[in-house]
Amino acid sequence: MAYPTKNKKVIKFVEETAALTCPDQIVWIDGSEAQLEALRKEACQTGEMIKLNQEKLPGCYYHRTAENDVARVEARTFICCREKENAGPTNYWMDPKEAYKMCYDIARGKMKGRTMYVIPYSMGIVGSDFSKIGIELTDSIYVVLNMAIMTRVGLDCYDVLGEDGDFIKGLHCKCDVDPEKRYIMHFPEDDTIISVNSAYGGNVLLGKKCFALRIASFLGKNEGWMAEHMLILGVTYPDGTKKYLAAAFPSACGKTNLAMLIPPKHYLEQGYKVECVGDDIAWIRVGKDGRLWAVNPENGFFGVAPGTNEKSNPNALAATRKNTIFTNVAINPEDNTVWWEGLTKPAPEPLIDWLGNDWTPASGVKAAHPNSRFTAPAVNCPCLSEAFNSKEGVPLDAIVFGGRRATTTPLVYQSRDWDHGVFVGSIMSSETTAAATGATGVLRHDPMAMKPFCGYHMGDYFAHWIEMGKKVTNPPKIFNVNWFRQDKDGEFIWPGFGDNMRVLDWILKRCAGTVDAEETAIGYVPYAKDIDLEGLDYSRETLESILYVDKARWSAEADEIREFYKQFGDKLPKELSANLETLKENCGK
Ligand code: GTP
Ligand code: SPV
Ligand code: MN
Repeated sequence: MAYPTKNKKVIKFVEETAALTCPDQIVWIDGSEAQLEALRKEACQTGEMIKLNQEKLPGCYYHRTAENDVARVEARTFICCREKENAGPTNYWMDPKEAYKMCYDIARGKMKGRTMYVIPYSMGIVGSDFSKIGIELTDSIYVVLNMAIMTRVGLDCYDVLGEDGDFIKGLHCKCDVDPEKRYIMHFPEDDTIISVNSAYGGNVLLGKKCFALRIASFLGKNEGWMAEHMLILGVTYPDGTKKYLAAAFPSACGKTNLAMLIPPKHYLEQGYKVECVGDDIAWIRVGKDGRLWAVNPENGFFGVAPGTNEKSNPNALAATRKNTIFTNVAINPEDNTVWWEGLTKPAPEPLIDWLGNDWTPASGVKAAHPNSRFTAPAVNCPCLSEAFNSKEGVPLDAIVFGGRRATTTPLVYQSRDWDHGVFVGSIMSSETTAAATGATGVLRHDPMAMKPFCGYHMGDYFAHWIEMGKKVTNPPKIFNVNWFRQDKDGEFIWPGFGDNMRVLDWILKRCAGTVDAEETAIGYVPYAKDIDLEGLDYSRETLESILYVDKARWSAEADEIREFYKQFGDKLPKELSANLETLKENCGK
C-alpha cells in the first residue's frame, strides 16, 4: 500500500502492530477536517458519540465511557525500565520483557473487526526545537478525535521525521475495557507507551500524561530540561509589562481555573490582564539569557467539567461552546445540551445522567461524573495568550506549587531560595480527587504534583530540580499556595478563583522586590495588609487566620516529611534533608 510517510520506523511500527492486533483495516490519519468529520459521523452511527445541539453547541459531541473506566488508574500505571531501582519507590514497576509479553498477549488479535488508526502528532509546535513527535496507534475513534483537539495532528509531522527520524511510539488498544486487564505501560528506555483495556482520557490520550509527562520527564532528566504538571499564565500590567508564572497543582486542584482567571473588577479597570498559555503541562528549558523558559506542548484543554460556570471560570466555559467533546457529563434531553454539577442552579430537570439513566435532583446521585471532562481546542479560549504559539515559550518569573490542604499550609508563602523552593515542592501534600480512581479526600504526598507522572526515580527527579537551579543565572522565585483552607464547617475560607489574582499580585510584587514579607519558620509569608482586598467583603482577621504559620503543626509535618523522605534513601539530595532540618529547627523542635 501507499504510505503517507517514508519513515521506515513508522511503517515498521504500524506493520508489526497490525500483525499483532489484526485490524480489519488501517486508516492513516491526516488531520484533515474532511477525515475527522467522516469519523464523527461514523462514531455517531455506532453510538460511540452523540451529536449535541448544533445551534447552541456547534461542532460539539458527547461521549460516555464504560462505568468502570472514568479516571486514571494509578495502580495499573507502570514504569517499565530495565532496573527496578530506576523507577523508584513512588512508581509501580514491571520488568520490560514481562510487560511487553503481557501487553502483547492481551492485545493479540484484539483489533479484529475494528479499524486501527495511525495518528501522527506533535507535542509543541510542529518542527520547533522544543517539540517532539509521537505516533499513536489506536482502535478508538474517540481517541482520534480527542487527540486531534489536544495535540497538533497532521501529515507535517512526517516531514519533521523524514526517512529516519525517531518518535514516541504509542499503542492504544481498548480491547474489552476489562478493568482487570487494564495496563498503562511506559518504556522510557524504548520511547514506547502501551495502553490496553481503557478508553478514558489520561489512560489513552497518549500524548498527554504518558508522553508529555512520564516519558518526557525521563527525557528531560537526560537532556537537561523539565516536563512538569504545570499551568502557564501571563499577567499584563497596566503599563504593558508582561510577567509569566508556572504553577504545579495536583489533578483537579485548580490549574485550569488559575490559568484562565479573570481578575477582580478594580484590577481590570486599572488595565491588568491575565492570559493563559497552558493549563496542565509545561516543558521548561534554560534559555540563552539564563532564565527558565516554558512552553505548553498541548493544543487543547482536557478540563474538569463540574464546578465550571459563568462565575468560576467563564473563559473555560466559553472555550467549550464549540468544537468540544464532552465526556461523562449529563445531557439535558429537552434541548440536547450538556449539564454538570455547578453549571447552573438549580439543575434543569429532568436530565439523563452520565450513566444514561433518567435523573432529577431527587435521584440522590451526581448527574455528571465528578471527573467528567471537556476536550476543548485551545484557540477557543478567549484569554489565550499570543505566546501560546511562540516556539520559545515564555520566561518564568515565578514557579508556584500548591495543593488541597484543609489545614496547616497558608494561603501563600515564598521559599528562601531555589533549593528551599525545591524542598517546598518536594513536601507537597494534597487531598486526593476524582481524577484518579480510589478514595477522594485522602491526604497524600504528591511532590511537585508529579507523583502520578514522574517517569523515573523521584529522588533523581529531586536531584534534577536542584541541578536545574545551578544552570539558571536568573531563576524564578518559588512559592506555595493553598486555596483550600477550610473552616470548622468544612467551608473554604478563601474565595478563590478570580480572587486568586490578589495572591498572584503579591507573588509578582515579591518577584519585583516591591513588597516586604515576614520571615517565618517555613519561608516568607505576606503581611495581611499587603494582600489587596479591595472590592471584597473579607476581614483582615480571616485573612490573618489563613496566613498564620502554626509551628506545632509544622513541627509535626516535618516529622511526617522525615518519614516520607526515608524511602528515597541515598537518592535524596542533601539540599532537601538540610532544608528539612532547618524547618524542624525553625519550629522549635
Ligand atoms: P487536572 O486537569 O486534573 O490536572 O486539574 P486542574 O488542576 O486543572 O483542576 P481544575 O482547575 O479543573 O479544578 C478542579 C476543581 O477545583 C474544580 O472543582 C474547581 O471548581 C476547584 N477549584 C479550582 N480553583 C479553585 C479555587 O480557587 N478555590 C476553590 N475552592 N476551588 C477551586
Ligand atoms: C489529570 O488527572 O491530572 C488530568 C486529566 O489532567 S488526565 O488527562 O485524565 O490525566
Ligand atoms: Mn492534569
